[in-house]
Amino acid sequence: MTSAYALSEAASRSAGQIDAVFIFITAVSLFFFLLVEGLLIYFAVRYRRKKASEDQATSGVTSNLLLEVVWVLIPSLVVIAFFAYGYVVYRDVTTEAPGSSEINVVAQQFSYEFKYPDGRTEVGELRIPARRPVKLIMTSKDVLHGFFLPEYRLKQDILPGRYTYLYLHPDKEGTYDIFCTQYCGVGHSQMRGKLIVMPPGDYAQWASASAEAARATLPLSGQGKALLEKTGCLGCHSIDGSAKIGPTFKGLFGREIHLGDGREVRADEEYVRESILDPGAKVVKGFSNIMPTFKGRLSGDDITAIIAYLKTLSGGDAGKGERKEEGEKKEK
Ligand code: HEC
Ligand SMILES: [Cu+2]
Repeated sequence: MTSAYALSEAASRSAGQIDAVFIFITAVSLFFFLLVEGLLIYFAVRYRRKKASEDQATSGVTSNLLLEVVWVLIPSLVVIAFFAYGYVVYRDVTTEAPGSSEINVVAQQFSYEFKYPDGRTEVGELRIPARRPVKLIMTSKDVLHGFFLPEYRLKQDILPGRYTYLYLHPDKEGTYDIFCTQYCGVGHSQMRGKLIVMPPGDYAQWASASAEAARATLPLSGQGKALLEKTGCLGCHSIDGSAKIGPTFKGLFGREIHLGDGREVRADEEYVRESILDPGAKVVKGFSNIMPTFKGRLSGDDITAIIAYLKTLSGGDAGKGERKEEGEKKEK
C-alpha cells in the first residue's frame, strides 16, 4: 500500500543513497526534538513554582561551563555529520561512473527526445539496460525544463544553450515516470516521459533492431563529421593532429586546454559549445581569436552531433558510446 507520506520505490543506487541521508537526518532530528521537548515538559512540571512564597525564589545559577561546552559541541558535531554524509553522497551522485554509456536528451515544449550515439532517436521513451551506468547529456531547444525521476530521487534542470548532466545507476528493471518540474508553458503538465529499464539481453535485441531502422540516418558522429565538412571547420582545424590556423580536433575532447590568459579548462561538451558559438570567450594559448562565431548557423542539434564526432577523435574517450553498443551486440 502506498501512502501519501511514503517514499516511492527506490529504483536506483542513487535513490538508496539519497533515502539513507534523508532518513539519517530525519531520525537524528527527531531524536533531538523529542529529547529537548521532553526535558522541557519534564522540567516545567518538576520545577514549577507551587506557591508564591519567599522560599521558592529562582536559584542564582548564571552559568555552567561543562554544560555549555557539551551543548555547543554535540549539535556542532551532528551538523558536521549531516554535511559530511550528504557531501559524500552528493559527490557520488554527480560523478560519472567509468564505462557509462552516453545518451543525449533534448527537451522542448512539451516532450523529451533521446538520441543514442548510433543514430537511434526516441521521443518520450528512454530505454536503458539494467545495471549499466548511463550518462545523460541534456540540453533544451527552447525554454527551461526540469528533468525529474522520482524513483531515482534525481532532478536536473535543462537549459537552452547549455549542457547539463545526470548519472543513472539503474538497479531494477521496470518502467518509471519522467516529469518536467519547471513551468515551461501551457503543455507543461503533459510533459512526461517513461524510463524503461530493460534486462540487458532484451535491450541489446531492441537496440540492434531499432539501430537497423536508424541506419537510414547517419549515426550522430557521422552527422557531426558531415557538418564539419559542410560548415568549413576543416579549413582551419585538422583531424590528424597537425596544427592549421586553429588547433587540431584530434584528442581535443576531454583534454586539459591551456588558454592564452593563463587559465586551464577541460574540453567538455560545454567548452566545445561555447567555442563554437562564442569563440572569443576562451582563446587557446598560441592561437589568435580569428574564428568566426557560428551562432545562428549551427543549431543545438548540430552542435550535439559535432561533439559526438569530436569524441571519436579522442584517444581514451574515443567513440565511447559506439564501443558500448558494439559490446552489447557481441554479448547477444
Ligand atoms: C577561420 C578559421 C576557423 C574556422 C572556419 C573555424 N575555426 Fe575553430 N578555431 C579557430 C582558431 C584560430 C581557434 C583557436 C583560438 C580560439 O580558441 O578561439 C579555434 C578554436 C576552436 C575550438 C577550441 C579548440 C581547442 O583546442 O580548445 C573548437 C572546439 C573549435 N574551434 C571548433 C570549430 C568548429 C566546430 C568549427 C566549424 C563549425 C570551427 N571551429 C571553425 C579557427 C577557426
Ligand atoms: Cu518542460
